[in-house]
Amino acid sequence: IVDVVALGESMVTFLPTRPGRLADVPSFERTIGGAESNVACVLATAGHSARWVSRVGADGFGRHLVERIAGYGVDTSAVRTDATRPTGIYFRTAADRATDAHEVAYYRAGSAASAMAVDNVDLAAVRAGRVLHLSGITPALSEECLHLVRQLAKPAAGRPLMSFDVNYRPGLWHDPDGPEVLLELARGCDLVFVGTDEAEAAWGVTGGPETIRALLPEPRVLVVKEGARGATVFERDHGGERYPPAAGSRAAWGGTGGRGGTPQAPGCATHPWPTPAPGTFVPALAVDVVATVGAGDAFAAGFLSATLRGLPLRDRIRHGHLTAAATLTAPGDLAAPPTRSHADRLAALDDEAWG
Ligand code: KDG
Repeated sequence: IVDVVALGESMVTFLPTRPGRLADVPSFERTIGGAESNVACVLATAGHSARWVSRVGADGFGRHLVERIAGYGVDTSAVRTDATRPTGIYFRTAADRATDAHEVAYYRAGSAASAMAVDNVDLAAVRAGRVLHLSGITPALSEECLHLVRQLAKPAAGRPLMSFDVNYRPGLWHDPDGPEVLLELARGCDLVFVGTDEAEAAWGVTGGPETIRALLPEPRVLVVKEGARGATVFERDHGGERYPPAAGSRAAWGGTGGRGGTPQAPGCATHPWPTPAPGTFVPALAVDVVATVGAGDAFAAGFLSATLRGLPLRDRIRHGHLTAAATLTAPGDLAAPPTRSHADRLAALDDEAWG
């Protein structure tokens, strides 16, 4: 059994060789990107068994992606090649230091991965891990992808621990209901990662981590990231039982509209969830940021790694921050995380060092 399976589209990524606008820069360097494969690569580097499931085109870029990702020690045996569709690519400029503005140009509409569907993905391979990691990028890619993610995120006995990074990409959603879809998917998962910025952009929530927890009380673990400030994690202890306990009626949640209201327990119209347990806040490390892209994926990988190792909550968050810090201080999506023993030593430093 694999530790973690991550399903999603990866793309060959082109980064300008010098600062500037896409309209001006003369040349680009090739690297790879893809939120879910980033998580798999970092986990594999950290010593876990990780599998990436996707589709690529029968082209050089598809081969390049598979080779690079396999090079991190990720199992790519369930990646399928589509002879009729190309591998997606994208271009991204470096963020402006003052404004954080940057340009992203995707060439992924109609890509091989956007055709992922329940009947062309090896579902047994997808469900064969202790953890299945998905993100809100995949359901934005196509109707088939949305259906696939909905199927995977359905409550079912014996399913892997479902990890979901909201990863709201407004530019990818053609469906105006995208934010609602993300909320519905997140509510069906066990471990959810979301940034306060994307919660505001998607759901209009501005009140901070507690407000986001009020909107999303179902996931057993909710990680709310506040960028350079740190992260707050809400964890519900259910005496070792899976959470949510059973396949509740999703319709019972419809009334909240995703923008307030009192969430009701599935199938129970009169009893709201118990008052959420307070969150645990852990500050992030102060680092000299080179590029923020991939940092969220690295955080998820560090947190998942520590979760798989059964570490206490504060240490799980610290491992998330440490892994994110490695990526924040490197230009691309991926950076080698600290070794396990090094990360354990850093995570064990006292609060003052982490302050
Ligand atoms: O999290 C990093 C990703 O955003 C990047 O690798 C590209 O997967 C990507 C996407 O779809 O935006």
